[in-house]
Amino acid sequence: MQVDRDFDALIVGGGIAGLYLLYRLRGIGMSALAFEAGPNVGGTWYWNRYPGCRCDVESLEYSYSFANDLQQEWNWPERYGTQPEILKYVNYVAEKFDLRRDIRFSTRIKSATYSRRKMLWTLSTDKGENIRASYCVMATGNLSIPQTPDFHGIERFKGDWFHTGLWPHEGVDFSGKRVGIIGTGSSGIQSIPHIAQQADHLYVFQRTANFSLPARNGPLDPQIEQRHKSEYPARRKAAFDTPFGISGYPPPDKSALEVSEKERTHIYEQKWQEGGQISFLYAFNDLLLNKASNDTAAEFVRQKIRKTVNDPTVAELLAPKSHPIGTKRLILDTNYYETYNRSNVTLVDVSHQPIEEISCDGIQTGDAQYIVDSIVFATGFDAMTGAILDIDIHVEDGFSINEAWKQGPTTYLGLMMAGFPNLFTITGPGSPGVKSQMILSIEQHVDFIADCLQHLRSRDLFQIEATFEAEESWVKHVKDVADSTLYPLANSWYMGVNIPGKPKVFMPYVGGVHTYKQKCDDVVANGYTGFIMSP
Ligand code: N01
Repeated sequence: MQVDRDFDALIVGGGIAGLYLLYRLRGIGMSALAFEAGPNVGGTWYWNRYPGCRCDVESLEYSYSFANDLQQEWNWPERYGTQPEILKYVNYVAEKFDLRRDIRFSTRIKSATYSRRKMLWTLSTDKGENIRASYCVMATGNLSIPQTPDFHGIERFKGDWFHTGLWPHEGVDFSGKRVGIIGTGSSGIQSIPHIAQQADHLYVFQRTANFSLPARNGPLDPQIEQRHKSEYPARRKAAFDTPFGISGYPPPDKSALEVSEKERTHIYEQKWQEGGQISFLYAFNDLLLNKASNDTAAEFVRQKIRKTVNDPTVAELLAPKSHPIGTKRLILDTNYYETYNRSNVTLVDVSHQPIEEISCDGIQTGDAQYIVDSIVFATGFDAMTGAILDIDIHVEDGFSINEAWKQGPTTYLGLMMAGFPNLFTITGPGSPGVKSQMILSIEQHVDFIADCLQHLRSRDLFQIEATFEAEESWVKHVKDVADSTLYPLANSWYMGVNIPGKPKVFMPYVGGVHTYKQKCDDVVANGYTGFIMSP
């Protein structure tokens, strides 16, 4: 047994995952300390404050389920939570459960080293401290390392520039300014309508058109909220039996190709009017499996774009053709396509004439120069692996995570990595996390970890690690499942292709939350198969 540890467990991250883990570990009598790079709780909801930022999962689903009083007493004003509202909620949770006292804020972990002899992780902070514990959990989030392309000349730019994932807390006033925004993923598509309303002129630099559906956001009907809350226990349970971890959408039983064109269009139209991505992807049972089926949904959305955007050339540029619908994050927007009908908005297609450099007063593409006062980078994140690889994680006399993941991330169940004892990840690569209602997946992972630590303690065991065989077979399974879908056809951040030099590997598990949870439950029921536990 170790004697020189400071805590039972150390947690990296004070977002939604880190907070719940802290709560659970306290509940089982373990001492834990969390480290958070930001000065307050919230993780992704702390940093992403760009105009129009809101969640694309409905508020009543996107919330913690672990405390019934919490889910009953919190009121969500809108169908989809805004960033300030969600951050307020996370702060409320931290307050209610008195979690802040065990979080070291404004502290970044630089390295994590495991000694097999001592069975201890030592975490080193950017303040020069070393703290030791038996267990270490990476609650670092999947979208926490913003990616700004290495454009030549950015240091010469005389105006202001911002990344959507690191937005100034005091806000930005674009009134009277010429603004260039680079990127048309979720962050770009949510912020463009807001910036367009304020700016003198907005240039949108689009490399790849993306599919976006109307969110149909609005105030939450108190009766709907009340009914949903009264059904919470059943709904939360039902969510685990679905692929995306979201309740309330009966699974479709027909292929898009089984019905007439008239019926198909009618169904898509209903879904379009209803709003929401799960609803739309649930129009038929094979939209993410069969390209011909998917083409019907993609063409329906392209037609909507053509009807919405007045200028046919602009409409055609906005109509996505590079990937099947739903294989990149299916975006929800409010007035995105309508924004291109404004006279102060210009779409700049950089698919063939890429951005070459940033000059002192603007953005230079292959064929033109755009003079701007401000630039917004909505260029995404080093997703899923970025925050983990940012820390020098290694085992003494063993290897580092950088070496282990050279060819792409390898995990067992997205929870542990072979060769790294007592180190856990929450919603990491190989788990359904980013392809699900994140908070539900976070709670499932945290519960797995807390139960596992309790199991170890009750048997006087201290060390757990995934076997290489279990990891290898899980990695193969994750790949086989992805290859049976249309997901690998898109150049998405799920594949790591947005980061130069990153291995091209499809990282999330897309077998569905229901299948995944059953597999985790079976692993536990069979005595933690695929893990080695030792005294
Ligand atoms: O980032 P992205 P994001 N020149 O990677 C473009 C979650 N999220 O921050 O596609 C020109 O999706 C790039 O172009 P291309 C959600 O899971 C959720 O928008 O690579 N363009 C792309 O258009 C989401 O998926 C919410 O050709 C360049 C864009 O930048 C994830 O976060 C809200 C470029 C990046 O899009 C990431 O979304 C926001 C270059 N050199 C985010 N480099 C909600 O809950 C990159 N791009 C609603």
